[in-house]
Amino acid sequence: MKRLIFLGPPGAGKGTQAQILSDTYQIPHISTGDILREAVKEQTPLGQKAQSYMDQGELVPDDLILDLIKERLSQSDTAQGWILDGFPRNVSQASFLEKLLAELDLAADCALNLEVPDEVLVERLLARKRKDDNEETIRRRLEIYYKDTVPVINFYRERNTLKPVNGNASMEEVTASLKAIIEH
Ligand code: B4P
Repeated sequence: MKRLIFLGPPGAGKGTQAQILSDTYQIPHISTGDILREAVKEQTPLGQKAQSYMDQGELVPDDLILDLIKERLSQSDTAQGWILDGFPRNVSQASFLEKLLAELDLAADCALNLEVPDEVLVERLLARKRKDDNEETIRRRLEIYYKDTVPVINFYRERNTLKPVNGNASMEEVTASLKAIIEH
């Protein structure tokens, strides 16, 4: 049973590594970014509400995210565990998750925090060329990361579940570091 939370700034490689480990451990990769992008593509009511926030690099409001996570974590494929990628993004999401898991009599194993310097992040994101990867939006996403998401790191540090990982290395090296922690 593996219940893993991936933290890290935009472009740290959360999505990349979460997908690799999801394949390795055969547990679902739950990315709020992917869920939102799919909703925008399909122009569902969620997607229509989320689009402008995402295009500007802002966080999508919690009321759009929390029910979505609750519903996703209650699906049957989560029985053997999961990897949460991009959630929680702020302390209110982290508290919500903690309560939700407590109701289910569960807890996350650890919060893996991928650390990468800002200048490397900007370089990676500009190279990726996703719709929200222009210089202005990237700057805004980093500001929001420092303001809203860095406190989540402290949230898990206080609970002794934070595991820092150097994300400024090759993809294979990062995967190896993550596996060493998870399988410890
Ligand atoms: P996300 O989809 O979560 O995207 P991200 O933080 O930009 O990317 P990630 O860290 O996953 O980087 P990746 O592996 O792709 O969020 C997008 C938006 O959705 C947010 O701005 C927000 O608006 C909204 N949102 C999502 N969740 C939300 C929530 N919970 N609440 C509110 N709003 C929410 O890697 C990036 C690039 O680096 C890739 O091109 C990759 O190939 C490359 N790369 C990865 N690892 C590398 C390595 N080791 N070396 C070199 N390159 C590497």
